[in-house]
Amino acid sequence: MYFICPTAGHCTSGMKLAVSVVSASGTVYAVNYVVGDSSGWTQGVNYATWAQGKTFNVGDTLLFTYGSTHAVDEVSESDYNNCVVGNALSTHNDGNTTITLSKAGSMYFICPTAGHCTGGMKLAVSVVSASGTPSPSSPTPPPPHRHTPSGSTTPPSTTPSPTKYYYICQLSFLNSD
Ligand SMILES: [Cu+2]
Repeated sequence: MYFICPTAGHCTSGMKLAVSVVSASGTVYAVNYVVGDSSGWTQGVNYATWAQGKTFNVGDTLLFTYGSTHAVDEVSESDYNNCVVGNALSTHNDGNTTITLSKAGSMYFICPTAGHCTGGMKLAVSVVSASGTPSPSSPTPPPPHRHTPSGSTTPPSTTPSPTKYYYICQLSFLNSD
């Protein structure tokens, strides 16, 4: 976009502005993905194929629609790979579940009904931040917290700081008179 001052001589003396506008990100609006599209969350759908080619951004949502024989468990990667039920990070069985992709990284969902996950009722999505920066394929675990036991009689060990020696160099000037 270009702006000038119309007063005679002002523009030619530099009173002019050009700005180039770019969109803040590739995706402006959050997308609500219906998992499995019209099939919903059920058996006999290949969810790897469904997720293929889709870009899941932070802020997008997944909508799982399913009957009472199914449920949605968010699980870890290894539980997703091995169809392990019982360690779910979250469980949903209301038949109409919206999951907000709140952070970049991979998210894994399985149906906990016996035999359904191994039959293919599982979904992995890779969520990228809205700026388009690819996220690491596996979330980085937070650094371990180091706690000093509060009831311990052992005083907390302090790292001995190296003794600092300061040398003061005094320059003496001889008076010539
Ligand atoms: Cu199921």
